[in-house]
Amino acid sequence: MLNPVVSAGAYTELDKFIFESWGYFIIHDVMSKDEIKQCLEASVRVHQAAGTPAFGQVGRGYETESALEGLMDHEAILPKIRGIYGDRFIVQSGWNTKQPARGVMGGWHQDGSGAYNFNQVSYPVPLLQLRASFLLTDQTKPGMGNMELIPGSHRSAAPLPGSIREKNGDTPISHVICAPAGSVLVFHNAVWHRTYEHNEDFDRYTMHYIYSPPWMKPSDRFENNSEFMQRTTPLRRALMGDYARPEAPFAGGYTVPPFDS
Ligand SMILES: O=C(O)CCC(=O)C(=O)O
Repeated sequence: MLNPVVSAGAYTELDKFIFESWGYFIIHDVMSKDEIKQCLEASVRVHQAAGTPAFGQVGRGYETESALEGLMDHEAILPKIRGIYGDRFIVQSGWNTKQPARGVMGGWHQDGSGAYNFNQVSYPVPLLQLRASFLLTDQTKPGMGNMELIPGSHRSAAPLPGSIREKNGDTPISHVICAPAGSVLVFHNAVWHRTYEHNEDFDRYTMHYIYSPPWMKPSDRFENNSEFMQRTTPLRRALMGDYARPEAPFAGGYTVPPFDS
């Protein structure tokens, strides 16, 4: 299978072509072995505290777990997010996902909002949730709780057929992402995707950061945690949406987060 693998760091013209064509790309070797270990241990704690029984997503783990917090503005990934969005965006949410050992396939979906779905806004579906998925366990072959995506489907005017979705069936153009722990998958909310089955004996963990335009509401929190906001960095505070707005409708923009300080 072709693989849209790009290098860490700056968002190049080729990265842009790949992202526009497929709706996603993959970066290998983003995290060090120590970062992976710390984030994996943090993920286990976060899910134990939440009592996740089987498959589950826990938000706000970055508030209590510094290893997970560190992924929010990772130096290998942030230039890609800035390259795609420009400098004004927020962390809409951070979800830590557990796929239990021997876990089953998830259902096909596009990311969005049940309250007012993104496909009601326009065609093609706009980019409103740009996701960076940090793989914390190996997904080097199919059947390891991989992500499965349909390349280019973010531009499809036709929905994935109901007959496929009801049976959670396969398509000849879907792509099971295979990559080692420490890799990151960056993808557009409108790409059709699902969690692939997990046939191994360990729980699979992935830390997903979702970046959105600054006028969207956070989706993992009603308000920012004040202790976290006091102790985190100025850049992360700004990415959490804590910045001074010169006027209500954003007409004058706002001071960009301190990316370079
Ligand atoms: O399996 C995962 O980690 C991701 C689940 C998913 O598809 C989603 O959160 O939209």
